[in-house]
Amino acid sequence: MKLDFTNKRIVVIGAGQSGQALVRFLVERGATVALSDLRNRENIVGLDSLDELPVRFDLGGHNLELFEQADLIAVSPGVPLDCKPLRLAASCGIPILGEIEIAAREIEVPIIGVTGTNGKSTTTSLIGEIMQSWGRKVFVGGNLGTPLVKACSAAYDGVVVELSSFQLETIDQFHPAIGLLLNLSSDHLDRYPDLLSYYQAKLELFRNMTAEDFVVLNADDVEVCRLTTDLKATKVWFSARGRLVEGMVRLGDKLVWNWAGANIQLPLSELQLSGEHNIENAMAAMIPALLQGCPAELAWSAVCSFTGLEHRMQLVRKLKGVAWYNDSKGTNVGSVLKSLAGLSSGVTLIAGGKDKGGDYTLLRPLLKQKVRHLILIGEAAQKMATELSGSCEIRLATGLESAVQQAYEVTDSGGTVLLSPACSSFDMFPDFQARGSEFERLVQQLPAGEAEL
Ligand code: UMA
Ligand code: ADP
Repeated sequence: MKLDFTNKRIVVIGAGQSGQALVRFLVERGATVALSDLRNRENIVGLDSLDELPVRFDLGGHNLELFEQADLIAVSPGVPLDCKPLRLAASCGIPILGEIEIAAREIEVPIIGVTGTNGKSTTTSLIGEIMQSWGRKVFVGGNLGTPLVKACSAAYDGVVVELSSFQLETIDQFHPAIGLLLNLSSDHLDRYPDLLSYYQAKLELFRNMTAEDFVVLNADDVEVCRLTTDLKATKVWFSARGRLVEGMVRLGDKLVWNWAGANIQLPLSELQLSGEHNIENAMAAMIPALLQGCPAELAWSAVCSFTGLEHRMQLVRKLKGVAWYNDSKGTNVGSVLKSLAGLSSGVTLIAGGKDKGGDYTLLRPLLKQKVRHLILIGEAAQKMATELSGSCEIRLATGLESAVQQAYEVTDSGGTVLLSPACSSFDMFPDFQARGSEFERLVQQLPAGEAEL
């Protein structure tokens, strides 16, 4: 049901991208809005753009009185529900809704929601590419970068939204027509007390889905199978390990779609994205399109034209026989495993950053097999060095610049340097994009010496 914001006193907490977009949206709908953030104005990018709006700013800390007197609190995903102002508001019975819930109440077209620990952005983008090539005007955003609330300011035929566990924590009636759960592995244990709480936040995606809806699930993921036994929506499975009779399955060099009498084959040789994990992403992305009646050839051609997003296994440069890859979005152990799996041996891995409570020991077998030098940076460096000791040669660096320099010195021709941190960037950079861009800049500055290979 659409919410009425007229003359409602609303506190938006978090003045990042989501908070700023929420302010604009709520002011346009007649609310009396205050924007609250722990940070000072000079540390918040883009705030000046709100100056022409009737907004009260509560910066450099949260004024608790504001929260007590509000009719509604609108939450940015990065703000934990157990912070003091939100606990206070909850104890006063004030409704607390996230940006996704607020936006979705105004969206009347079918929503495709994509969640999982890894591959969300790639899969969301692939679905967007398919829909666009099918002639649909589609909003593509969410955790990917553009807050969902921006989908309310234009007319779309459909919405594809990447959903993080943080965003799903604060939904209420949010109801996608198609929901995708790509995989589940450890992440964000700096926000959740344990792994199950993190998984449960992801499973919120399915909360309001009914038998008329579809859920797209990864049959190869033990946790996904274990935690989705009692969903109401129709399950459509995908498997990269050839384990299904119905759904989307990989059989050797092709994908096979068996559903409702259709039997469609798609040649994997045409896919430009590399790595086994991207085959999974391509499979998952095809399913919503096929369920909606998009011609398979057209959808597959859109998937195959896609060359990937920035900061995900992006080749930055080939220098003296060494390939340098930026995988700054490799922010948890599971994603680093996938990125390493796609490389041959002789890798110099640059990792570390802000620790999210991941179990780094899971990296040990692949480090032994593929990595010659591990260079660690950031707050997590010492912890990682201890957990990974003995699996390969380990060095500590004072920062990204020094790590790049050391990698340049130790990596032999024919090898690979990979930035795939297994941690978030927030100890040293504003976000993973800034970390990846800085890496690229540093790599581009390295001296080529003789002719670049
Ligand atoms: N803040 C407070 N009080 C608190 C905690 C935080 O005021 O108690 C403030 C911070 O000082 C900061 C603001 O909240 O100014 C940041 O809010 P935010 O973290 O929600 O940032 P946004 O810019 O709104 O970005 C969010 C997502 N960020 C997070 O979930 C951390 C972006 O995902 C998303 O692209 C954007 O909304 C649009 O939907 C980024 C992310 O790192 C990519 N996501 C995590 C991930 O992918 O692992 C989940
Ligand atoms: P997310 O949005 O979930 O963080 P991305 O599509 O941005 O996912 O990919 C981030 C990183 O996660 C990639 O660089 C890659 O290392 C890894 N990855 C991508 N897809 C998958 C997948 N399906 N399974 C596991 N890891 C993946």
